[in-house]
Amino acid sequence: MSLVEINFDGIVGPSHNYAGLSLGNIASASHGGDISYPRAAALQGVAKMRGNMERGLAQGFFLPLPRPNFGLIRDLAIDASAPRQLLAAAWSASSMWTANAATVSPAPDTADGRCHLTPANLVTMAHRAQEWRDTKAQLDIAFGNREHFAIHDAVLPTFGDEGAANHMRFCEGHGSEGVEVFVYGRQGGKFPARQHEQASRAVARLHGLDPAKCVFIEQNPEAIEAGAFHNDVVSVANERVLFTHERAFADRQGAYDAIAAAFPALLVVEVPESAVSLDEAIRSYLFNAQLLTLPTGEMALVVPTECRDSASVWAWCEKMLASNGPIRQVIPVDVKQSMANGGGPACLRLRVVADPATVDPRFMLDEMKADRIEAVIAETWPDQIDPADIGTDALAKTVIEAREALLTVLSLDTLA
Ligand code: SUG
Repeated sequence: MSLVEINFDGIVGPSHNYAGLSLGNIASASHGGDISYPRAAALQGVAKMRGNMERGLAQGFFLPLPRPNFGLIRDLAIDASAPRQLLAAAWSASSMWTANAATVSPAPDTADGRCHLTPANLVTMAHRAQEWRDTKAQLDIAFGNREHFAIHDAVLPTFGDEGAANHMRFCEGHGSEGVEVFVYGRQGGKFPARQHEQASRAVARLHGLDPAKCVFIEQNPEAIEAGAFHNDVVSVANERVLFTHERAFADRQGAYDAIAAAFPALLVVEVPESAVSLDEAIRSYLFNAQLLTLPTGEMALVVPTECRDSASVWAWCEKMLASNGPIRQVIPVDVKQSMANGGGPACLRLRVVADPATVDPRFMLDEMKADRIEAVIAETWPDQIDPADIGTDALAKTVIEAREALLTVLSLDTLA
């Protein structure tokens, strides 16, 4: 049984569009109404996955959810008199950001020795709250081996849960016992605090985590106000390393101390405000990076190309690489189509520590499958979507057929 970290990326759906649906997500708000390029978006995502596979890392994927969601259109009686944003919600491809798909507690952390997954209820945003049942349907297949995985229902919608985007895990190696850190927000600011403390605590109990190995930390309200609608916009963790902006947490030193008390080997790589302002960190998505352990044991940070284009961010990265810190490589990737909706490299993936042999192989990627996925995308994904096209029968037909073509190629018609 060899436990490794598998990154499951969401394949960007054929209805990828810019509808400005996410209050508090600055990229989403500022690109609302723009023309989107679903084919380019999905190909950018596959290229990112290929890059990580070429680095020798295990890679999986999740499929786009069925859109338009006729169930939502029916349940909310969405017609021409309804707000346009409700119609757009039923067409949203936001399941591509799989860091919000679920919270994952690997087997070494849980009481029953299975890997536990709880899909996130995503209740704060209407276009995201529709996701979890269809997400769960995929998790049930991908992680259907009940000897190794337990899949829960989402936490009751009373308490907002945004999944792995507000969760970090510290460990000596991915396969060893970890300390799980849950980061929640408090309501009352200009923007919604999407992660509720009680949702985090419920997930920790459901997963059978040892209370001594759990830490609950409040997000800095200033960070939420500046546009860090998820903690993974201002921090990311891998093994012993916490890579974070100085202003990520409400009580900076208290947060580091609480994690170190549960995980003494903690190594904090902190970016001070004086080097990269909170605003620039959020604009460039420096922290929405994949912090990966390469087969050599070195760590690499996969960042959006926006980081290379930012003078202060790139200067900090170069300085960091010149020092003898734990992060030895910074790798820019082009995920611009996703970035324009507030989704960087880290948003696009869900980390699951497991033995790949225990995962349904249809959800694991290899070069040949990547070729086949790219061919379907190139052939069937719309080149572009003008927001005015949302709701038309012609676009609905294209989007439905494109997804069906992908399911067929991957032998996953059962999700149709
Ligand atoms: O929930 N954007 C997503 C971005 C999610 C990013 N995920 C993480 N940080 N892990 C959101 O705000 C925009 C959709 C639109 O405006 O059309 C959107 O849903």
